[in-house]
Amino acid sequence: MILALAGGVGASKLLRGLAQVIDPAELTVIVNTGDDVILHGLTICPDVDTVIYTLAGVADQERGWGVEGDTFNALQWLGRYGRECWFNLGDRDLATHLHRSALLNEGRTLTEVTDLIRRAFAVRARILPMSNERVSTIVLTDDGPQSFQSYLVRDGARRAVRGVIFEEIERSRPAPGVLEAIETADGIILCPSNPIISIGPVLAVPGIREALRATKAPIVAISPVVSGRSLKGPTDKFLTGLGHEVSALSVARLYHDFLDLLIIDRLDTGLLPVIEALSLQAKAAETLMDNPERKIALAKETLVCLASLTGWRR
Ligand code: FO1
Repeated sequence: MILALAGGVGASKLLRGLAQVIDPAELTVIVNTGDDVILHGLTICPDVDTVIYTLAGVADQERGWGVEGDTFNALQWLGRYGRECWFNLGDRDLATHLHRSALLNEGRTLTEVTDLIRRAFAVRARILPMSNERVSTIVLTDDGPQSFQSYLVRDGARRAVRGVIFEEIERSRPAPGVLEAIETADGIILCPSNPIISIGPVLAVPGIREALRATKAPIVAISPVVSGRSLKGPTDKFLTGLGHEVSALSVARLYHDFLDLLIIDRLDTGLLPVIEALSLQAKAAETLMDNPERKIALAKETLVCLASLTGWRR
């Protein structure tokens, strides 16, 4: 079983490739839920949905989130009632949030609901939210604390990041199946997601980081930072804001206590020796996934790295 830790858009590209080179039934994905937001009374789990829609082949490829070909009629009508419409919820996407919220209101857990949704899309990979407890990523700026989606979508990630808080994380527990998946995986992949606000919340759920340190499974990460810039979204703003340089080396430092190998982009080949000085292996590869062939190629490369480490860890 291959286990992936994932945020949303960046992770999904790799997952799409992985699901084409291994049997998706042998893939488990633990997904960040720190980005979750309640809007119009509905529980919205952007990263979980992005992973499911991508693996189902219904994701909007250009935006990376939402459903391909979706319309926004309901949102327009919500605007007519004076509701906030900065978070673009498509009509089909809204059905997912209505369904999820109804099931949660009936007392189902987020793990159960996520499983029902992925089955409805015939997604064979197992999708696990990091926790059933609500955790909220809060961004600290000079104007005060803001929820992650307000910072990113409503305000366009304009302000400098002064800090990040995962609200209620200390009271959260890994969702059922999460620790077992880490313990029993044959290989673990940290997708090229933002290490602070996408993978960070997953690692901060009490017990998850410790399980990664303890597992016998080899662990490979792919850097989302290439040539001092983030491939997608405001990773650079978050790294800078928390005092890290915007470099694959920072990604290595953030994971080095449990990581075995970091895949960095070919353009960063010069960083290989400094990363290896952290007592972990590093490999340069083509990490840009701008077409289906490149997604498959990086997925294969990641699996080759995992295979090279098998039996090596402790
Ligand atoms: N991202 C945006 O930049 N603008 C949006 O209006 C937006 C809406 C949206 C709706 C549903 C969904 O599942 C995701 C959505 N996203 C949107 C993406 C999301 O804000 C972030 O990319 C993730 O939370 C970061 O991983």
